[in-house]
Amino acid sequence: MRVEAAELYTLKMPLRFRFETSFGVQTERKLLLLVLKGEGLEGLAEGVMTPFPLFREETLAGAKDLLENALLPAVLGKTFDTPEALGHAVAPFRGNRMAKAMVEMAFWDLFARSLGAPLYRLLGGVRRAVPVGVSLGIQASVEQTVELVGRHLKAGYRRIKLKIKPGWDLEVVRAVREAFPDAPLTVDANSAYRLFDYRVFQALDAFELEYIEQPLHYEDINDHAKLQARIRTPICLDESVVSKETARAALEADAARVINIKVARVGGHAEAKRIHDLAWAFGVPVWMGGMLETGVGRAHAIHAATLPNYTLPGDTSSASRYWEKDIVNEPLEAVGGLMPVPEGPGIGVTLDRAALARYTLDRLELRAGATRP
Ligand code: OSB
Ligand code: MG
Repeated sequence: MRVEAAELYTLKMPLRFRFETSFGVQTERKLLLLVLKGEGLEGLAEGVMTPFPLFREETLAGAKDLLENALLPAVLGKTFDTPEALGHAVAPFRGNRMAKAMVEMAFWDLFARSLGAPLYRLLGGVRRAVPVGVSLGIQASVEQTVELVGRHLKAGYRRIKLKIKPGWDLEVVRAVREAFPDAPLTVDANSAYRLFDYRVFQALDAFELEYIEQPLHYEDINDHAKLQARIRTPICLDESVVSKETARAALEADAARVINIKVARVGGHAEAKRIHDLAWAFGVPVWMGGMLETGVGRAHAIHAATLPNYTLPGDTSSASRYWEKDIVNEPLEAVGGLMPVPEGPGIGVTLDRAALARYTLDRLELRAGATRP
């Protein structure tokens, strides 16, 4: 498959809810969307980097510059027999895995479409629908949180994740647990605590959470291991795991008894599968995370979550929760806590060009030959 041209869109889309986490508030998403072209086909991918580096270090402006001047020039005009071969072409550029993931994921989609196969089959997926939960942001009150949890349990979601931060933790979890004694519950701190806060997590042990996601600093595998030794509830790592290497460090140190994999955070499908396989070998279950994706990133994530060790419900909930109007034509809606895998070639979704135009801030076109070496 020859990569002939690329379109890089910058989009701004209003979210249907205010999403507050320990690192900030989101009311809209600004995102990069990549269309890779070859053999008359188009492959799609979405970036999860943010305007400011509040989750990990990558930024939208940095990724855009890299894509335009380094990553896309490294693949345009070249022929790759497999997505792994394309991965080698961008591998010399260090880090920046969210930016590299866009190129890799768009190529997987293009490649699968050229074979007329749904992506999950090429990845080795074993299910046609994936179990999903929801991630609920910090609310204005405990009462509102309890009400919101109730609504999402009623909608069939198979696990509720509550965002926590210092000062918004034990009280809200206690209230939700009292209202829903048997609900599968988790919390996500997005690195807001330090090891000296360990008593908060020992107290959380009483609420029978499925796991505690990313309690400590994103670079601190050591302290996560020390915290895990002091609590019963499994620790799940999200932003700490950016590669197979960081996953291995965490697994060997017993710093993660669960891993949240986000394909678009770790460099793409090939690396996500390596992490999935490694965790499996350690007996550690994984689940598919989310970053408030449009239908494009969501479809990629759903396909990847069909691999066998994705045994816990993921964050890829219904697209209609997030968007009044998505940028893909196909609805991605969970039924009874199960998200069907979009059938059809590639990721199984197609761009709604009118919706795309409505959200577009900026569009760049790159072709083979027309770019710098
Ligand atoms: O930590 O999992 C996270 C959203 C943006 C950035 C980080 C995270 C999240 C979520 C939302 O939890 C998951 C989703 O609904 O897509
Ligand atoms: Mg998280």
